[in-house]
Amino acid sequence: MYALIGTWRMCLEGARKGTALLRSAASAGDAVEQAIMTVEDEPAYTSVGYGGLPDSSGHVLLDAAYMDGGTLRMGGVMSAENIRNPIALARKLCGRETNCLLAGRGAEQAAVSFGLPFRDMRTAASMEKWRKAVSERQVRLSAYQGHDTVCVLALDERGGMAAGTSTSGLFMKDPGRVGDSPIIGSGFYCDDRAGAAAATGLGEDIMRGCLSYETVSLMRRGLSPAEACREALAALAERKKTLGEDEGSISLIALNPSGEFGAATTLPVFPFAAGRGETASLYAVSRGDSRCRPVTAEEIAGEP
Ligand code: SD4
Repeated sequence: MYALIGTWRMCLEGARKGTALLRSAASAGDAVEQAIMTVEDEPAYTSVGYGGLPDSSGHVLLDAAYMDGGTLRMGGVMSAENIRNPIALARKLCGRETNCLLAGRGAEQAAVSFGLPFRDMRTAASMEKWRKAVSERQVRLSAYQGHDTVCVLALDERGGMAAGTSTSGLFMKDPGRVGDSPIIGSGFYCDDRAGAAAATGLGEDIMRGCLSYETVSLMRRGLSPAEACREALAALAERKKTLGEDEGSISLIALNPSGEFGAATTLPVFPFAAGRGETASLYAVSRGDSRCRPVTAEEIAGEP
């Protein structure tokens, strides 16, 4: 049984490419990398890779990570500029014993040493948005305004699992700000004996609950992917409530070694692409209802 799940409607095309690879007996890692690269290369998606929205100083600083569920090794890139496919670099760094998580110039130098392509990640559209935000002194930082992380989890026919993330982070973030996406246990986690999970939403909140590790731990204890996502979200929401804070903007996806997938969200609707033994199609869950329902692209037209 192969299976793949990826966050947001924007992941559909990549998820389909990833599941096609899995169908032809490729590894979970190849499927994850291909699915995420497809989103990174598409300038219409302004929260990931090429065309991603800049930080407050006008630089597009990218975060990405990759984890192999067989070895528990991970690789990650943070605050890196002009690397065309940060997920490809993260995967290469995953093969190392040390120096696996690289920031800024170090990540860029590693990309050079691996011979990975560079690209000016700014587009006319993204810089226009930045100029407008600067002129309007727009400093509100909020996830889910087109600043969404692509997270992909895959299971291959041999039982191998992998997880990956890629994002340009929050629009108008402070230079050097890093969210959950390249942080193991928070933005992603993968153990092919228990399952894989990943998060999208406000990284500052997701990291407070180490939500991806928590979700995988719950699956290890026997919960289904949907139950594990729901429990992990609810536990953080409960704890935040004791501090007088609301639940925030967070969505989780999960996949177990049997190929069952699930998700949970604090949003009115959270779309994602997934497929189990077949090509990927669109699903959604809603706040308080983590039952996956199939949706059409038209139904979720306003969503990322
Ligand atoms: C971050 N988690 O940098 C990312 C952004 C995101 O929906 O996923 N937004 O905090």
